[in-house]
Amino acid sequence: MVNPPGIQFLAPDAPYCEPDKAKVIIIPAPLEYSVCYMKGTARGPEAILEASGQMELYDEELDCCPTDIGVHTRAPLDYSGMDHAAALKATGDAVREVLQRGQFPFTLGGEHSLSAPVIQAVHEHYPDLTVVHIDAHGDLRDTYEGTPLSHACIERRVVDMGIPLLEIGIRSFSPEEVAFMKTRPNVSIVWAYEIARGTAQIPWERLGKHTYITLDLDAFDPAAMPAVGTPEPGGLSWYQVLDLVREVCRRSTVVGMDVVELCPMPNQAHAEFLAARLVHKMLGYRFFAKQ
Ligand SMILES: [Mn+2]
Repeated sequence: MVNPPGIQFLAPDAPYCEPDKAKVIIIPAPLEYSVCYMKGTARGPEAILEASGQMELYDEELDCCPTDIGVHTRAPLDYSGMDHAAALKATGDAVREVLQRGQFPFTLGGEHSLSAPVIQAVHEHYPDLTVVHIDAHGDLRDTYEGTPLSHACIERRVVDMGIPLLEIGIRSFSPEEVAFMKTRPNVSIVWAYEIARGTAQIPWERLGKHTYITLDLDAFDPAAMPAVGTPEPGGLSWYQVLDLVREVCRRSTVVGMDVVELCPMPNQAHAEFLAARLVHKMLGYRFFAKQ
C-alpha cells in the first residue's frame, strides 16, 4: 500500500490499533462518478473523519467505548486516473484484503455505487449473506444514464448476485423498479411511510446468519441530514435508524457495513457530525449489542 496515511477515525487520544491488530478497518472511499444532482460526495469520507475527531468515545446506551475493540483507518483509496469500473474494482479489492486478514470492513463513501463491489467481496467470504439496504431509494434499476454501474443500480447488482435483499426507508421508487420487485420474492421492501406511521412489519425472518448493512445517508429525513446528493422528504429519524441497525445486529452476525453519500455542505457541520456519530453507533451495536 503506497498511499500516505490519512486521518484516523476518532479523537487523537483514541486507542488506535496497528493495522494488523485492529478488529475493524475503516476504508475511506472518496468515489464520485455517477452522482446526478448535488456534487461533492468525494469529500464525504474526509468530512466524516474530521468530524469524528470531536466526538466522545463513550456510548451511554451500551456503557462502553465501542472503539476499544481496535479501529484502524486505512489511507483513503486513491482513484486518480481510474475510470468508474476500475475504481469500483479497487474498492472491492480493498475490502477483500480486509476480509482475508480476518478483519471487519467499514467503508465510508463516496457515492453509493461502491457498495456493489464491496458486497460482492463480502459475499465471496459469506455465501449465505443477506443485504440490509437503508435508503430513500430502491436502487433497483437495471441501468441508469446508460450504465449498470450507477448508484441507482447497486441493489439490482446485489439481486443479480443472488443475494436476498431487505430494503428499508424507501420513498423514491420508479415504475421499472416496482415491476422488477414484484417478480422477485428475494426482495423485501419496507416503505418509509410505514415506519413513520408505525405500521411497518419488518420481515426480520428474512435475515440469515450473515448480514451486510449498506446505509445511504439520504435514508434520514433531510431535516436531520441535508448533506446528500438527492434529498427526499419524509425520511427516518436518528433513533429510527439506530433502532433498525441495532435490531439487525441483534438478529444476525453483521460482517460488513458502509455509510455512503455524504455530500458536505458549506457553513454547516451537523451533517458530518451525524455521519461520524452514526459510524460510532453502528460499531457499538455490531460489537456490543449482541444478545
Ligand atoms: Mn439513496
